[in-house]
Amino acid sequence: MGKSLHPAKFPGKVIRLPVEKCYAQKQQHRTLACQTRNMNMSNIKFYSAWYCPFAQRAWMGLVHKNIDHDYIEIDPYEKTPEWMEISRGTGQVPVIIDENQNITVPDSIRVLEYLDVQFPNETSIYPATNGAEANAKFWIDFQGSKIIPYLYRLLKAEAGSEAAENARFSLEQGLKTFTSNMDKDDPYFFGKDPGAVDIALAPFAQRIEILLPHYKGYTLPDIGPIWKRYHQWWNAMSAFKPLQETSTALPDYVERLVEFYLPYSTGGGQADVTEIK
Ligand SMILES: N[C@@H](CCC(=O)N[C@@H](CS)C(=O)NCC(=O)O)C(=O)O
Repeated sequence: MGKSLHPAKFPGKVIRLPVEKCYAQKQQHRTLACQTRNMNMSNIKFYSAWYCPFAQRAWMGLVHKNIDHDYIEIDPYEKTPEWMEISRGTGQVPVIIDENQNITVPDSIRVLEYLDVQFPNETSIYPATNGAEANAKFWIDFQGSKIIPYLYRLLKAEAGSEAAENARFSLEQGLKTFTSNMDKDDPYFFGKDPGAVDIALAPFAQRIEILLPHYKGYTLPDIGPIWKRYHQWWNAMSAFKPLQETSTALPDYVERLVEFYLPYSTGGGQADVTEIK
């Protein structure tokens, strides 16, 4: 069990603002605390960074399941003792603190799992039977080993280099395998309802759409049944409100995202994202 640390205990660091204002601030070297719903405190504290696709997974889960929460924007790269304690030593967003249960949950996938177990009366995002749930977890792990590292490798590689070509090939292979295991008719991975597998990939699919054309002149193929199915999925996801509300509905989101990823496009940025999990 993690110790619950209320954000108000950040000495002189927390500013509570509506999320629009918080987001609109240039946040270099500052820590802001923002609330997404209203100024009343919620028992779920959600530590996030607006640009982070892992945090976006957790945020989408909160929004989709309609769970009241306080959104707290933090710079996870600033390793203050308070932040290291809140994040249980990971130093990474997302983290949620459930003050009702006195539990701290870091990691995007652990958060999605926790929310589904802890809020069973809200829309489920994992299948009900153990076998189907294990299958969903397999396809989420698959993203971490066969898709996400190659997105970052392609983004970081010099356009036209051998590294870029290898990353492109592996990214397309990963997406093709993932897609050929989707439901054959309905848009989402397991059919007509979006779930954790869809939510987990969506922020990365969004970065494939926004960042790779901009920085690498690359767009995914669209010819053939597998790629048609992938684009059917992406069209459904990009109309999915929890994805929009955690990204494109925010002011100047695309422009800001492109700006944020500039260092990645020349080989910099966070290193571990290219590692195969
Ligand atoms: N495996 C983690 C990865 C989270 C992650 O990499 N978050 C980044 C921001 S996008 C972070 O907090 N980076 C700070 C650091 O690594 O020092 C998850 O799924 O939640």
